[in-house]
Amino acid sequence: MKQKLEEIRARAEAELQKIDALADLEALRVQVLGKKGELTAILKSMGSLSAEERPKMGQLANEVRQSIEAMLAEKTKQLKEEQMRREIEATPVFDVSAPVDLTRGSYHPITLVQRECERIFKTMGFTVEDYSEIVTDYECFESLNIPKAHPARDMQDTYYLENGQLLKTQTSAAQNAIYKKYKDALINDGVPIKAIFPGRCFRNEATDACHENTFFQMEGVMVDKNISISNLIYFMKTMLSEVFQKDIKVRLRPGFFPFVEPGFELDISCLICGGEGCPSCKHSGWLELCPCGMIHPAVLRDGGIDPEEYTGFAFGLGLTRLAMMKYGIKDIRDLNSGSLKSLSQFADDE
Ligand code: FA5
Repeated sequence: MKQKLEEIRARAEAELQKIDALADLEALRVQVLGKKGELTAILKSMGSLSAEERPKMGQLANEVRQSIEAMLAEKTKQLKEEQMRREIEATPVFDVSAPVDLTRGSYHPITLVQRECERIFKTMGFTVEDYSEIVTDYECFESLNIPKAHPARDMQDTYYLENGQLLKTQTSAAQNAIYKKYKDALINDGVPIKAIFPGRCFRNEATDACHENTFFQMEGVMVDKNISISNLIYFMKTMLSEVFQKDIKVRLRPGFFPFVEPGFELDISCLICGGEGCPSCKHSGWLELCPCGMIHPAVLRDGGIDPEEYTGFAFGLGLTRLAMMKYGIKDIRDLNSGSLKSLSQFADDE
């Protein structure tokens, strides 16, 4: 038995010399020390030894096991170091002294579309407003006729801060503040409220070719005496034909939003597939682009405006989707990818 034990140790040592892959090392460990390994088999046969022999052989077997384990540990360390060295050598060196590529940066397609929309609406007498990305529950929901526990909140799950504020899910969150800002000029001086407010929105939802968790909308509102759905349709059509510089097929269908009554969904025929159906339009041929409607009396009242005297329209244009349609971008996720290769294609637009 003594001789067998010495043979196992010697063979293991010889095998170890030849191994140069971590996987082979593990195979050797199993072969010698594993449940069905050579050394384990010997330990199991100890019972047949005399009472005098057993402790001596037991001690030797333990020594052999420990020395093989030590050799395996040493070899593992050595192989891991070699592997790391190979990886470091294969990594390209970053040369801080190399000349810099001074290729001009470019505007993001969403910035380009946003500026284009701002230009169009400014020519029609709208002001452009900026608004915070972090808002209160009141701004994002309650002032929009969406009380706590209203089912409409389910469609717009978002990210909440510990102080109870949230990342805005819709640019509509600025409506209340805009009404309050301009109501005195409207009531006292008869100046209509005409404002657009582009902004980044956030929703906790699964992403696909036409949905992102971070995207841009552009809200627009107009409030005055005798504002009707005709005014709304006129501004929507003018904006779309200016942005695309051609006639775009649109459809208006009923849509529910607690802050407008009546409410509509304005869809455009998908420009990626020409209306045939593709992943960008969820295979429907149409793309939801701009929900809109007549501002709900409760929302006007909350903004300090008498709904008996004034009416208005509001719309929430999907700016990110507009950029996709304008530039033929098939997957919305490309817009947040930070890939200069895709984004720099639009550099010449401005
Ligand atoms: C709204 O957000 C309403 N605030 C719009 C509104 C404003 C209605 C004023 C009436 C009056 P909706 O959840 O449908 O509605 O989003 C509006 C548009 O934003 C959509 O048509 C779409 O173009 C865009 N949008 C919504 N969710 C996403 C998303 N996850 N990724 C990209 N675009 C989105």
